[in-house]
Amino acid sequence: MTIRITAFERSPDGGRGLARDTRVRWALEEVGQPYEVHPVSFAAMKQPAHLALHPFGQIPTYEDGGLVLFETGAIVLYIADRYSGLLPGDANARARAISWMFAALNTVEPPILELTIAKLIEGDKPWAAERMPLVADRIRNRLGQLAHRLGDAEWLDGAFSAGDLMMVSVLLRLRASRILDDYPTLSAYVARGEARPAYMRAFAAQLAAFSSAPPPG
Ligand SMILES: N[C@@H](CCC(=O)N[C@@H](CS)C(=O)NCC(=O)O)C(=O)O
Repeated sequence: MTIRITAFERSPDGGRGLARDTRVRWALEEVGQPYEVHPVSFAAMKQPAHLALHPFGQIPTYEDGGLVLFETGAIVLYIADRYSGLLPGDANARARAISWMFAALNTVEPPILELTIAKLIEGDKPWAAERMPLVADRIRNRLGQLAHRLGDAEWLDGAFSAGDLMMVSVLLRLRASRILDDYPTLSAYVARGEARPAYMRAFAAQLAAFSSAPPPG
């Protein structure tokens, strides 16, 4: 059976890489596994059929034979563990790459998500303008620490790994804010991720799905 993932039927960014199925597509492209995409509407995501795959009614999900997974961290880790190309063979290096996956999701992504919430959901609240600098400071703090650790290296820990895939995916969400521009080594790191042929294939496939779809309305 071909691997099947779910993705937005109508993506808020029009398929420009911000929806989280991008990371799963990217991981599958890196390890050379074909997959099919099942688009789901916002309404269908909250219906029993989809909730049976994803308890929180979100995308992406991952199905392979009898296995159903949700949460991009778990999905990418499963792919990286099952197929070669995303985790080093050495046990310690493998554990460090997994640490970077968790760091991306648990330490770097939360303040970035806060910024999205502050702008898109709480932007009209009377306290929004006061809160925004605090949110941006928390992101800057993490970016400074990350840039310090990356230094002039190409990737976070030796060769490109699932840790880099997840970190680049998370940092990409900052693009519209332009905060990354103040961290040239991190901007270059993200650009290196985006230049990987597997990322480009994943991005193009996601975008193509929306170019052929009628515009949201
Ligand atoms: N922690 C989850 C987050 C999943 C998530 O937030 N998915 C978004 C799309 S990128 C979604 O489905 N949003 C619609 C909703 O929550 O109703 C993961 O990494 O898989």
